[in-house]
Amino acid sequence: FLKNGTDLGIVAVGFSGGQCKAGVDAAPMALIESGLADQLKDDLEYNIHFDNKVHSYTELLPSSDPDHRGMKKPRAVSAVTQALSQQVYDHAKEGRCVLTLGGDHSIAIGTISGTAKAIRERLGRDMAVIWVDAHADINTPETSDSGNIHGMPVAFLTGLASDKPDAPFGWLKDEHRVSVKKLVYIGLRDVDRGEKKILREHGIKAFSMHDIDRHGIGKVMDMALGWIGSDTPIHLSFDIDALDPRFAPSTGTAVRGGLTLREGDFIAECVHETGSLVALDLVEVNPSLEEAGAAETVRSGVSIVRCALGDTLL
Ligand code: 4U7
Ligand code: MN
Ligand code: MN
Ligand code: MN
Repeated sequence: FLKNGTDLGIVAVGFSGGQCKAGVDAAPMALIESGLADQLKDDLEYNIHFDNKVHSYTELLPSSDPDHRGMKKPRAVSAVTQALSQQVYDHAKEGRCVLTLGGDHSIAIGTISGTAKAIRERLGRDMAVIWVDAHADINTPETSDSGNIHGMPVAFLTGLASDKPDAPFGWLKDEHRVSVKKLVYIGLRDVDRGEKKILREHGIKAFSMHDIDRHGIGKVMDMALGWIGSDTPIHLSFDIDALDPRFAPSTGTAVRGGLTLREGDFIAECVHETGSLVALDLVEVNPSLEEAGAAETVRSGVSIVRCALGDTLL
């Protein structure tokens, strides 16, 4: 579906409302200022479709946003992800690969729903999702202790959680959803009790840091891509906190014992090699946390994106 010299849509999402720490909305600007878009155009020869703007959707944010089913800022997250879903859909329906720069991980409700719908319409196919993260982000509003929606996107996207039609996330329909059978996790090491139960009960494929230590990242990628099957469109959602804090200290929910940068790049390279990548999210970079490591975190993010979009060593 994708090769160098083809079309790439870029969406910059300056949104932090899926969690409580300010600053994650500044990541798209930091990534672009470090030259990411220019590198994709000049080094990797993409034909870039980018409005050169970081969207903050301020006109969509409600003045009052009380908790709903324990979720914090449900109407803000709903409005932003619904608008983002349309933006990503508009790129993907033109056959472009779509790169979204977050923002916190709640924005994946928008990106994945938009890609899933476009791929269904364009190719008549269900896509797969590879979710690279320290966390499973599959809490339902009812299992979540924090109420932060960046810990829930996978539940909404798979239909394990849903809202009534007139409630905030009622806009999500079957056409936006992905099957739990087409979801694969890599890098997990901080999964809540309720989430473990969900993963078990639905037989969701997950490769934890333990699996990576046991088999090595090469074997894990063979198994992950084998589960998805060849020739299946892939949406890669990469949370920078999958990387060990040595390589990505500036993130809101850092967890020790993570991927090396080289392992993260390898995951991205393997997904590129399938030729089936249709969309990529890079989320949870927060330059205002651990400020001494912010430049390093941004550099790691740029590296992951370059690898996923076809940068090769030789
Ligand atoms: B991220 C958490 F409780 N599970 O639900 C929660 F540990 O997008 C963390 O992966 C969620 O960074 C982390 O709040 C969300 C917590
Ligand atoms: Mn995470
Ligand atoms: Mn996440
Ligand atoms: Mn996080």
